Amino acid sequence: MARILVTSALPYINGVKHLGNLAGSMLPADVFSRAMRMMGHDVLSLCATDEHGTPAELAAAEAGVDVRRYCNEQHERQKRAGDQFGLDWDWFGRSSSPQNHALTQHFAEVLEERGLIEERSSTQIYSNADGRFLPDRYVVGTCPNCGHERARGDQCENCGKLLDPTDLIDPKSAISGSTDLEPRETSHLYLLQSQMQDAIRDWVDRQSWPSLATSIAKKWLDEGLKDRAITRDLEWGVPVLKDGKPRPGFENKVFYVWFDAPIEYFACAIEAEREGVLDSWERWWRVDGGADDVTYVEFMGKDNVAFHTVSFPATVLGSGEAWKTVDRLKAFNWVTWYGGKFSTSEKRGIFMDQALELLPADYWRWYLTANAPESSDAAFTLEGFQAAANADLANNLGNFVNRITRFAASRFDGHVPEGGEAGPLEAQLEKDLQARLDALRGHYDAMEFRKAAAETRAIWALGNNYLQEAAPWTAFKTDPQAAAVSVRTGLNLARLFGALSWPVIPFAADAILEAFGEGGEAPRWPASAAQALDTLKPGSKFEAPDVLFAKIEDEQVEGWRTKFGGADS
Ligand code: B3M
Ligand code: ZN
Repeated sequence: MARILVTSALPYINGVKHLGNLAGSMLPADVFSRAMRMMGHDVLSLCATDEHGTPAELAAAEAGVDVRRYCNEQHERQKRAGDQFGLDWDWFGRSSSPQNHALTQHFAEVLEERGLIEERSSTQIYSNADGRFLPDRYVVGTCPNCGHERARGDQCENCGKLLDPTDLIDPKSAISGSTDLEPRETSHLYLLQSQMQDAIRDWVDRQSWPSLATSIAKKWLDEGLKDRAITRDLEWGVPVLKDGKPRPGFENKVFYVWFDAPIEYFACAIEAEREGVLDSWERWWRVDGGADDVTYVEFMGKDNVAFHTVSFPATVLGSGEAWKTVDRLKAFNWVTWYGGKFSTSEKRGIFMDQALELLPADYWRWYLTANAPESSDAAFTLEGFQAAANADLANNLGNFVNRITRFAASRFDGHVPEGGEAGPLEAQLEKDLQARLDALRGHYDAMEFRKAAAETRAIWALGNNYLQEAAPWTAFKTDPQAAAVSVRTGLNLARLFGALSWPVIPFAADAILEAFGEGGEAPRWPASAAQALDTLKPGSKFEAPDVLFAKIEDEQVEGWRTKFGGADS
């Protein structure tokens, strides 16, 4: 049994996430955590809302509410959407928690003591109309890199380039729209990343991340790490202290959101301990506190990789303290929506809460996993979604389970049939199943989600082929013993499908397992194909579950296409 700590990039507080965000961080983290739990590992799965910074302030202003209240409400909304999607976090924290405030201030203090933080005066954009400095997203303008006209002061959404507000061409205030802006001098704290270049490169060189992550980290290192301002002119965030009191000159400043957000990975566990969810957060996060045997796995979209492979490690390694750093990192490309990107700010695509109004979570979880943007971007189309759900869930899995359980319920009075000897068909099934179970386990261990879904689908197909050949419906009259064997085998397969589906489609999995008197908690990974095919006690009772997956009809897709701006609507 291994100890595995899983985090996914912390969703920003500004609204429920779209399916593209879900597919590239929270969902695969959950699928992986569930698979590891099934294999008997001790898993801690953490996530939180990332609540500080300009996006929160701007979204609250747009909603016309105080930022604290806005964050309280949005946190609850995101938590609910996550629960409804079956995201089985041990704790869903908040970067605005007192624990994160304290820990962020602790890191700043230690880094300063170690000579890695310096107060510097720099030129920032001041808005005369707004009477304040305009950090990050408070400035919009044309991207100097690609010419995109609505680039934000922190990053261009179009080309992904990280920006400084002073880089923008034709800048204007995002608050008032004013162009009456001027450069002014002000002080900020700088993290001296340039001094950590070698330490970070050494550390990156020792990692065995997939190429997408390594190449992004190396690119940043090759360009040379720049010292980076870790404070901003904002009200909402972690206050900047000196000796426990507001730091002179920083009364109207807070730490930059990208400085405090990843620290919440740690602080989240402190919150969990405080709530009694964890015995000891140090056992998971501190190498000197018992976490030396923990494997820490991070999930994120590719736009977050640089922050996790370079910037955050600069904070952590710079502290010289014994924090755990990432062991395995899984990065994702984009899910595209009819040629473009899913986009929160431009409201393109389907959002988590909207999706659940259309269909239960399992439909989306299945398609987004089977079609995960792993080696390249993946297109989300409603037509592809419909085709996958109907073929895989309704036909392949759903029909199998419903057909065999109903037949057995009516012909064997709701009991697992007794008697009969397994023959060559069952022997072949066991052999094929063993090979596929080994492959599936390997895909989960390797965090290859498309392959895991494909293998799961292939296992369902194996069951269908078996029943097709064994044909208990005809054997029932001619050879009752043979029918008993194949129905018993079929029921064991149905139960197994419930267990193996649990990481990806947990709700349907639970419904299947409940039919056999299990469910509710992580099913055990089968010890072998032979054991999986011989789990149900002959003579024991079961229930036939309701239809697991209704087919998606063309008219439904038609309606969604119009509503969500798909293709040619
Ligand atoms: N909140 C960025 C994002 O939503 C971000 C991740 C933080 S991870 C510490 O893409
Ligand atoms: Zn750009």
